[in-house]
Amino acid sequence: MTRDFLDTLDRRILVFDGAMGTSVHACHLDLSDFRGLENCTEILCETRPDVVRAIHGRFLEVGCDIIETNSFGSNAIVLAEFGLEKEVRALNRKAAEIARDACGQYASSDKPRFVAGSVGPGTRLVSLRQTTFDALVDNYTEQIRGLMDGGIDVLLFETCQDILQAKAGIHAAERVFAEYGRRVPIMVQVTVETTGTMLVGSDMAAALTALDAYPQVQVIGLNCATGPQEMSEHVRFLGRACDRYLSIQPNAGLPQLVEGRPHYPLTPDELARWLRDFVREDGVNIVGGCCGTTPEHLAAVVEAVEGLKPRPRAASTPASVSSLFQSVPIRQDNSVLLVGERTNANGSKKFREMLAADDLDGMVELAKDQARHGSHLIDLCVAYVGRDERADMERFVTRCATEVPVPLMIDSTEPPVIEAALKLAGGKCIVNSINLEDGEQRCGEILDLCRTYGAAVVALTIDEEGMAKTSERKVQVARRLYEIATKRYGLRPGDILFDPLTFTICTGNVEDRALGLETLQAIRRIKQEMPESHILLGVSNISFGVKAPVRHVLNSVFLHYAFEVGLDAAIVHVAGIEPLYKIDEHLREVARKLIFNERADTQDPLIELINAFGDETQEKARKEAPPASVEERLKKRIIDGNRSGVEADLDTALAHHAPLEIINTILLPGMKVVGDLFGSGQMQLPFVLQSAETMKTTVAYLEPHMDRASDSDKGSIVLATVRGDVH
Ligand code: THG
Repeated sequence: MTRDFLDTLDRRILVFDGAMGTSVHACHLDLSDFRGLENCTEILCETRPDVVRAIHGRFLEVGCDIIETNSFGSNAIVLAEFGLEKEVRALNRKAAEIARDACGQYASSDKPRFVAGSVGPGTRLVSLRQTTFDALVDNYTEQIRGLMDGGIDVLLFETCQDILQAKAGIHAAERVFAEYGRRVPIMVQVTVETTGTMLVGSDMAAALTALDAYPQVQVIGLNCATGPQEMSEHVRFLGRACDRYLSIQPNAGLPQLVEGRPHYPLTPDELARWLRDFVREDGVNIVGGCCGTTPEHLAAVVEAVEGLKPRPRAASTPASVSSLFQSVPIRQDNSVLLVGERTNANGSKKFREMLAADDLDGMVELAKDQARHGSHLIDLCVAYVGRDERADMERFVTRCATEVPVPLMIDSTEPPVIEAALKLAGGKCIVNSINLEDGEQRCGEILDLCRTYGAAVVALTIDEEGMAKTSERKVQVARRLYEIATKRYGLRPGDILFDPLTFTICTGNVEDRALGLETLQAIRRIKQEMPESHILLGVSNISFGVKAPVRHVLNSVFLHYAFEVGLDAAIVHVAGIEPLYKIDEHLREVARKLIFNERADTQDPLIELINAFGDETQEKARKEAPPASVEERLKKRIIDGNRSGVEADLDTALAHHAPLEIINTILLPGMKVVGDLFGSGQMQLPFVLQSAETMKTTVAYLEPHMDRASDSDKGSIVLATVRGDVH
């Protein structure tokens, strides 16, 4: 059956069924049919299998090829709200059996019918830390076991609101497939809200980049939240950028409230027209309906796509990495991918001191600061003797994953530390790094993690004999790493970033003089031999041992020449890198001679470069100065979500303003800006939450300074919300 599903997809367009939820509503069931458990649609598999079976039948009757099991919320987290957490496996098995049975009645040799095991997101967002990755994996594992027991043809993760949640689902699926010794194709459908992003803020490209790292996900698509019109831009994007089968299941338009009930405005013909266009123009392979779509809708869809052939798509995804929010191509146009180096306990005194003082706010601020200064990625290294690296990494990544807009590079050599980080980061990270110093096993362990959690990897040219210093050895080790990573661990060439190592050329030792040149030659050769892979360097290493102003010049010039021979990515202090045109021409030439080891005129370029910077040469203040007035500073803190050290600013402000005035005229206008940015889609939810946290911190600080007016004469305010909503 499994192969059948993919084979059929190659030949024709498949149609999914419509809404289960709204169909159940239409049956006007009694609360006793739900065993008294209001809104627990899943229990119907137990109490009213006839009703579920009949709904499947109606969709099969109008010609749908695939029906979804009635198991959207059948996982322990959701079912626990009804006291049904012990029945997860049984309910899912039952759901699959009912669907299987219904398909059996309608399937024929020229029109097979398929069962898709429906797995919904549940009610907790792992990226917002409402649950953990491991808990979610366990949660889905039991559900998938039940679905596999009942016999499904394909596993469908639908209405995904959080990419990390989808990753946990894939993880659980792999676990069950291994247990059962058989697998079914995996589909992942994400939900893009009217804001244009997923609920946790991922745009379509970010979602695709993270999912693209999983070759076992054969079908990628969209469902729910909106109608086809609002989806069309994302469908077009997927049609161009996604090389998997595409599946699109919109609602019957944006729901409107009519007489207190949701009403879905799209007619069957309108839905059918949109979906046919998606098939014809964007190369979509599977269409169907979500909320509000009835058998009449699906009848029209079946008719509209009848006879259409799958359109071959020339789509390709450039090798990319992503944060929870955005996707970043590894190969930048006319630039190197800049990786911020300062969040490294070995590379920054400031960061090391903050780590030692458990100043997490400060550490996160440093990461955000690098992103603001143009880092495309942030390198995170918290290895510090005497501390628990794993616990530190968990704390730091927990915050960075939602507060830093750019993707993360996980800089550690310890597999447990790397794994802990990858369970927290919603996007596609780069793991820094593997090498062959301790042989192939340790390296393999990390490559395994990269495959499992969908990450790219930095591969250092170090083997059992040590660090490769000549270009010849660097290329040799790179070749070996390439073979291991691609052939044995299934990584794609584009997800490997070779690091041919940068050593300082500033020691004065004769034997070190050619080290920069060897690295440049290695870049050229590795690029030539393995053009699909990428090259990265920790550029600042080139200038270890000399003063900061000298380092800035040498680092900048070295970066320039490395880029010229094919460097794709560089770990750097972005604020310390100058474009070449800004560097004095003479200094540039001296730095060039130092790098290319040209010493014909007996002058040592190293000495010359050092002497060019007398003691009086001061470094220019490059930092963006914070606003001078404390009022503007506080407002900016609210907008940036920066609460590190906010107390000092509040103390200053309290000297001039009453606490309530600070809140009303300084802080709230900041929140208003945040609200406007959010409303217009320019700011994502987790950043809004950061601003809210900062607001909370400031108000908590101001509260003791406020006069407690008697409030007994004020009325009560009642706030209400609905169960299961996500705030
Ligand atoms: N390749 C890969 N990863 C790497 C490196 C590499 N990670 C670590 C390092 N090398 C790259 N990161 C840094 C970080 C800081 C500095 C150099 C490289 C640095 N710091 C100053 C110093 O030590 O003097 C700043 C000190 C401070 O601010 O306190 O130079 O090559 N894959």
